[in-house]
Amino acid sequence: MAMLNFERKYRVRGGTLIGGDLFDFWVGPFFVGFFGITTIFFAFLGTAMIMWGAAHNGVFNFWQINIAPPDIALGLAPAPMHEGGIWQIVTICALGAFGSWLMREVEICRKLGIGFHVPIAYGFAVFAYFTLNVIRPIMMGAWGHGFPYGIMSHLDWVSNTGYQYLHFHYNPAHMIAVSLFFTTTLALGLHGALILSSTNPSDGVVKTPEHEDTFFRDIIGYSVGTLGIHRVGLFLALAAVFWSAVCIIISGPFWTKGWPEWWTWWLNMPIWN
Ligand code: UQ2
Repeated sequence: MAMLNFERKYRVRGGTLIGGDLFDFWVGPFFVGFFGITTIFFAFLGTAMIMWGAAHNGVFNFWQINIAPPDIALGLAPAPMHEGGIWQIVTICALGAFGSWLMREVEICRKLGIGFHVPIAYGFAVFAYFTLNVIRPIMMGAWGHGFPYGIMSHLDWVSNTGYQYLHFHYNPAHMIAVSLFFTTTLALGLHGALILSSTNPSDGVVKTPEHEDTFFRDIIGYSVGTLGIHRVGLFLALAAVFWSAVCIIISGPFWTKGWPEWWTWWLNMPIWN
């Protein structure tokens, strides 16, 4: 693959956290590094374990693969291989791969001398997975509370877990998370439309950021600014993930009844007397 001229300029040595110069090279467009090797290792091993488990279950249809966690009765113990052990190994591999990918992002940021916003943002996604399959199962005392690895089976898990709390939409943290997800799409919709409207206008003459500011000042009296909209977007996206983690952590470890019932605190307030 041809090297783009900006790549020649920015393919600099250094910034590695482990391995020094040993893994400080590129394969085609990809930076390798120590964490590139470990990402490949964990991703390959985890995928192989899923394929082995699926074959053992006699499942050869991609959509029907299901690698289930151990039975809840097994608690937090290491499970026999085909009774949740594969799920436990796949979980370790997933965390190894996600963690390696995150550290590879950090190394590239250090190399380029840019901020760590991307690895921090990605860290929130890893944190969401960690919350679902490590923190919450440990708090509830069994790996069996984690979600299964399968296209359809993980959807069933989400549905069943929701119905376990009667009506998950009454979970206050879920409400906040959903509102943040919707607001994220609003912000990205506004931003994408505004950028395209000014960089690809009907008269073919690209407009300046001042036009973008002016549009929003004219229509709502306020422009958050070209840098500001990206701060808003990052905040909304990370806050959505954070409140998603909160909404599932409080379901089980801190509240075991139906979520509609949680709202009785409101009906029981003394001001109604
Ligand atoms: C903006 C601006 C941008 C934008 C957008 C706005 C020039 C190119 C979309 C407008 C955004 C506002 C007013 C805040 C929206 C807040 C929420 C919570 C949706 O002003 O600066 O840069 O893309």
